[in-house]
Amino acid sequence: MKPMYYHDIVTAKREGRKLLAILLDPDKITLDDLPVLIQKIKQSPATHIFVGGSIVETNIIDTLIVQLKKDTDLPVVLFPGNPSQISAEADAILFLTLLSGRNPDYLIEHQVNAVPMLKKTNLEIISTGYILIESGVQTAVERVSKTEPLNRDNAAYVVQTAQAGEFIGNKLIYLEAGSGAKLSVPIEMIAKVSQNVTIPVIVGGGIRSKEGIDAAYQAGADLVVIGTAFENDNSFFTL
Ligand code: 1GP
Repeated sequence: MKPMYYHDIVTAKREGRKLLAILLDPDKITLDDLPVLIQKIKQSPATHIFVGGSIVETNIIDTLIVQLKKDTDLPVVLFPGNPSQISAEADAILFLTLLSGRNPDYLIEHQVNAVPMLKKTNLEIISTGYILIESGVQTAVERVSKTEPLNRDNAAYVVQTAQAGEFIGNKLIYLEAGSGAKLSVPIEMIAKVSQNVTIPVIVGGGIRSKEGIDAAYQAGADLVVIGTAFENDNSFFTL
């Protein structure tokens, strides 16, 4: 299959078109809420829908994605906390490596275990170097992955980590403060990373305002992810 979803992200980066993903955590929504949620997504500037969470306990993922695909034209990209969150109904998957951590489960074990499931799907697989940055509170990613985030005051090391990801062959770098983070990824860190890798940079975690989104774009983020702000107020983009 032609890798079109990644191609679209690279093209947007080349053309300076900024991208926005709304992150839906299947554990935090019910199918009854979906019609309103979809309406709000359609009124927003979102270019992508990401689906996933650190722990997904419900099994509505397939139904949720089928509905999203039916009612919107946006690509649905899986952003899985572990292989149980793979759904063949989505368009693509961020195939994540937790570059900031030193837990082999999140460096290779889950990825190996995911292969038999992925082989049964037509998902476009997008290799993504995922870098967790210290954000003021312990986030779900830290708890679940049992890893430490990188120091928010050491941009040089974060750049080095992102470059290692690019050299390994990651197609995207995801700078993550963690869902509901108190502090989002520092603006200077976004700038330094995006100046020093050639692949697109995703930024998410703790961004709660339109100014925050713009600041991340200006620093060089190619795609910003909004989860909690939209979850708490689905008029976030329309107000
Ligand atoms: C989490 O980056 C995403 O993985 C989004 O974070 O929920 O804080 O917007 P928020």
